Amino acid sequence: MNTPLKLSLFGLGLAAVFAASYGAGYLAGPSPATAPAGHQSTSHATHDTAGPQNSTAEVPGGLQVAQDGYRLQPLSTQLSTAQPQPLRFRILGPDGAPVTAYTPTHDKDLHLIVVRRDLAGFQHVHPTLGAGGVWEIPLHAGAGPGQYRLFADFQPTARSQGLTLGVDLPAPGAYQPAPLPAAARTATIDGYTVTLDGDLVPGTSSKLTLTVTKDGKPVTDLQPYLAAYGHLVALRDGDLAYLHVHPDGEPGDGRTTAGPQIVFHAEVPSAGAYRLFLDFQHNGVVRTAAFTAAAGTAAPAAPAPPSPTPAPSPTHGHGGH
Ligand SMILES: [Cu+2]
Repeated sequence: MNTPLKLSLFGLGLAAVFAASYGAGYLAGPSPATAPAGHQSTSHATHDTAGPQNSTAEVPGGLQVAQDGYRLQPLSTQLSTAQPQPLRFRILGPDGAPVTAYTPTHDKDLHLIVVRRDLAGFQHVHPTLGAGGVWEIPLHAGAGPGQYRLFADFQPTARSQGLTLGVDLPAPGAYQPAPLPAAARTATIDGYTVTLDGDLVPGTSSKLTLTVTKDGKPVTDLQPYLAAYGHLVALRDGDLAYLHVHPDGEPGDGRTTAGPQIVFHAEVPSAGAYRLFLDFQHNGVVRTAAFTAAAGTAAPAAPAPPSPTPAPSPTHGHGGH
């Protein structure tokens, strides 16, 4: 499955929705902010588009709790930082009823990504679908207290494309935000070293090669995990826009090796910093290697540190003092 293509198709559908929304608002009054009530959930995105001419603008996944008639409805109000507690939610369809029929993508009807809003504590898990369209999984807020983002990545049978909806849930307690780790080409996890080659170029399918080694030796017996040798989730620093990228080639296709390299083609929507999470399986254990990567030439990987107030500049000042 070609994920950039999937994203593009997804974007086209969205663009049509936004174009319709914008057009309605445009006709209703001089301000694009006066979108009709039925389109309020998309009005923020509408503001970010350049106008009626920019009808092909794509909105990344995961930024909305409702889209194309579907809604992610949490049935839990918070996450636990102590013992895992059942997390429950539903996907409501355009008719308002819970969705119970899904088309599996990569072996699962629904992929749930959980991460604290500072991009710490990433989890990629697979809840169980129960009666009444209720999804459930025991979950623990692994990074400690704070606000968490949940992404449900799924495809209802009634749709020809997947959808990623997002919602926030708090893990109560004293939040100690972690700074975004600096951009790096290597990540280590449980004795494995994963090296990232390639650069993210905004708006273009960018080839990323991830190489897995253990104790200095290439790992050549990666195990298929959810029908692939690796799964890559990219989250944009700042708003947690979501991309789920699958590798080039599949286990058993006669050309894809079981490591040490896993090749992805990722298309990020803008310059900026992204946190990349690679799930891979070896010796029966799924592990996640995380990287910070900067997309675009001028994008810093981390926010600028606090600096003293600059001296008033005749060039940049607005003369307001
Ligand atoms: Cu998954």
